[in-house]
Amino acid sequence: MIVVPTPRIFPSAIFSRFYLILDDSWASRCSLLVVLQQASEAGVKLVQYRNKTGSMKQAYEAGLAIRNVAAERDMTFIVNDRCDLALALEADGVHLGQNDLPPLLARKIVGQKMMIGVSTHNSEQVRLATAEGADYLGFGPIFSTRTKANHEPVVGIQGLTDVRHLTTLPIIAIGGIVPGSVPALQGAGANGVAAASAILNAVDRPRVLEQFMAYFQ
Ligand code: 3NM
Repeated sequence: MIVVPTPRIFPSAIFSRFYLILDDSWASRCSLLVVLQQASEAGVKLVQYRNKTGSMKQAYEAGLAIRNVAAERDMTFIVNDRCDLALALEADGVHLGQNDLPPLLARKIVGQKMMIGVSTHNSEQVRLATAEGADYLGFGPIFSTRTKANHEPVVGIQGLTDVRHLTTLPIIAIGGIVPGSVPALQGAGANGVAAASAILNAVDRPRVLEQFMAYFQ
């Protein structure tokens, strides 16, 4: 039986933020824990652990170390894709892609307390994720990105403008975002912006973090 979700209220302030994606595929090149500490020092309060390739055991072990630092530093901690891993890590939220469980079913697993985010790439997905009880949406890829394999077509800032009126949920813009993109994204109605490579690849990471954070004071 499909149960229509009751509206859930999370302060949109949680998602009106810079959202750091810690992608495990970078772990051989840089310490994700060091990046997390640098991010915390810059004031980042929202972080996602993304592991597309590891075994559950590896993802749990790496995720736990990140989870613990996030908890110590009072950061909201979200797990990508996997409800079971999110529960095991006592995450604050789970972020679902279009090939993961839909939010109505994920809610049965993670319960009412955990936040659910959904990656969306077009207006139909924005409408559906909103109707199915997501707490926030990712929307993208805004620009071309090498972080997400086989990504959907780039939507551009105009794509964000076109979907903004379809939902009252917070929208996190994602995909190829650098600090200089933030004003235009905020102008198009993004609540927050997410970035992986702009931070993980940065030569001067504290400086790039500071540049992002300057837009979220
Ligand atoms: N999801 P970067 S784009 C994880 O469009 C992810 O849903 C996307 O990494 C989407 O900041 C993307 O390095 C990659 O481009 C984000």
